[in-house]
Amino acid sequence: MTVISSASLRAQQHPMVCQMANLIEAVWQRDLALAPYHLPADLGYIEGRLEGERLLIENACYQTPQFRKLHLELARVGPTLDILHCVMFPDPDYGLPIFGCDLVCGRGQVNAAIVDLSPISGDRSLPMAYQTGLMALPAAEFSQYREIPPWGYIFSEACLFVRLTSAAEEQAFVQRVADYLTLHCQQAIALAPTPERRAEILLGQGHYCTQQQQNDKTRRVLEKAFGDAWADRYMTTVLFDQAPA
Ligand code: BLA
Repeated sequence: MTVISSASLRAQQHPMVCQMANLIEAVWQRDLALAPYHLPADLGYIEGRLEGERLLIENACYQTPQFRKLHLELARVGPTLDILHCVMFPDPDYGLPIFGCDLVCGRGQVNAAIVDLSPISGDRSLPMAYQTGLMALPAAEFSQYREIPPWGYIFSEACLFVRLTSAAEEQAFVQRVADYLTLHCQQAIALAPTPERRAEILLGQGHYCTQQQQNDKTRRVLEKAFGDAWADRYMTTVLFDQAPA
């Protein structure tokens, strides 16, 4: 079944945002059995303008047996700031890490490019199969690594957070995301559910969400366009919502 929408915003965005959005959806469609996931009706396509510049948000959401929610969000702030946000929330019956990716592009430059497979286990380590799979990936070099803020201790050793300074680095980052995504989808479809671990998994996922909600840079962009209360609702119910117990 094809459930991919013909998104319109990405065609006007930074080429890397468009390329990354197409890549993520292509891997999802190739490797997973996608079904629609319904966001609250007023939160699919959103337009805001309060004190600052116009903010446009376009959301695409799916679910599969292994994933409670696959979320791809594209946003444009004013005429020049383009954002891609993607999180794959595993079903709490599956002890999978959380794939997350964020791209922040301004004036032709990708200032922030981050991708991670974040562990949810108590000891903050990735499953052995992930560690082995990551080690087998071709190395990628970047010239400007960025510092992860304190709330980001939830990220793994495999977390890549860089500023991209050339077309070659942009393609190297896209390749890295493709590699992480492919590894993750292959692991997910091969994994047996562990309902006995559900409470522990829910706790780990909840902790990831609580930490991500501390990202003031994301929050400020949303607050400027939609106000404080709306931004808080959006961060806790759409971007980083906790699975129902
Ligand atoms: C940084 N995220 C940012 C920045 C902006 C946003 C404006 C600052 C860019 C910079 O420092 O150069 C904005 N990101 C958004 C908005 C949305 C968004 C508005 O997703 C959604 C509407 N963020 C995530 C995910 C990860 C993530 C899934 O959403 C990681 C897996 C990380 N974003 C992340 C980190 C920073 C960031 C670590 C840097 C924060 C800092 O330096 O303080």
